[in-house]
Amino acid sequence: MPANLPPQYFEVEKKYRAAKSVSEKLRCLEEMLAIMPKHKGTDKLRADLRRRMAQLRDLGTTRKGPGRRAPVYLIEKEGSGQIALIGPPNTGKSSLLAALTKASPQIADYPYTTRLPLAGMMLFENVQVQLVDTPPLGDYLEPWFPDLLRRADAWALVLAPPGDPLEQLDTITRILSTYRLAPVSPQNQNTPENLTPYRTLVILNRADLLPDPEELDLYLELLRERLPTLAVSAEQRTGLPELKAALFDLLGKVRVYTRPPGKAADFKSPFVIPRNTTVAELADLIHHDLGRKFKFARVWGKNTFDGQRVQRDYLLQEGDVVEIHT
Ligand SMILES: Nc1nc2c(ncn2[C@@H]2O[C@H](COP(=O)(O)OP(=O)(O)OP(=O)(O)O)[C@@H](O)[C@H]2O)c(=O)[nH]1
Ligand SMILES: [Mg+2]
Repeated sequence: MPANLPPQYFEVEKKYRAAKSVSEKLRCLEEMLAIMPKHKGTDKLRADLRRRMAQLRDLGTTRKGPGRRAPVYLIEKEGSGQIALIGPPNTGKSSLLAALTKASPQIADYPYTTRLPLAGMMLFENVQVQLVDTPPLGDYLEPWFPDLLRRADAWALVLAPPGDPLEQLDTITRILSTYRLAPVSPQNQNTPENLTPYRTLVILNRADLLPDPEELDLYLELLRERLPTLAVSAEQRTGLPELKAALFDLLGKVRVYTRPPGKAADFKSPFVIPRNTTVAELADLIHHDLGRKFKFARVWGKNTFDGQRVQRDYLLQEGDVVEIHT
């Protein structure tokens, strides 16, 4: 099927080729994706643009070596994924970073306390997830801020009383849309027209200020019609274990463990891989040679019986133990 691309597409593509920075290239790709008509003929092209965007986002945001010190607002990815803590002023983004990681951000009872992003590593069981605290999202954003949003793997949107969390969600969604970005549920396959979707978890913080369980439930119900939502209190440290699990889950990744034939698996160091990775892709990730020589694998997991023999297209599940045979 022909793609039938409109002429503006080729103009933006030219800009894309000429672009000198990662963020400029990302912006162009977003524009190309927005312009491209959605039909069977463009399926491949759209997938290709998305892949290029993912690759650009993964590029190290800093360059190593003397004289190339990166500005503080460029945060290099570490761990199994990067989640940006975003939201209106004073909702407890920094308090959450402090509660979930070893970082010590500035926390204060007045708005606009945070001026620059700050990263911390959250340990969830045996994996590290990078959280990035950010300044409040308002109508004016410093130029680096949208870039930071675009490079994150997912967003955690922190809302909190005494303001109305639903109004806060509307305001933030509107601000993001001016940058052609949209928070979406990871389960939701329909991406909003002309917007780049980012998997988002809503954190309803300061749940301790909603002592009436009916009021809290009502907010949760209404928020959950839009995005997956968890209620927590950073101050009282309630809901944090569930939050950690949900944040890891938000990345859309699973943990698998390898064991050399006849030996025990090492449960301390999982391979963290995207959902729907095949066992042959895992072998290839470990080593190209292993991928090439792959014959079959044995899997111990939820969806297999112990030591079940699987072929190269077997889709790995969370918690699988894998023994690769060549
Ligand atoms: N009652 C209550 N207060 C909280 C909770 N979490 C944070 N706070 C308070 O809320 C205020 C703002 O917290 P911060 O963590 O600085 O909020 P922020 O979203 O980072 O604020 P900005 O950086 O200005 O956008 C502080 O006074 C915190 O002590 C909570 O769970 N319950
Ligand atoms: Mg802050």
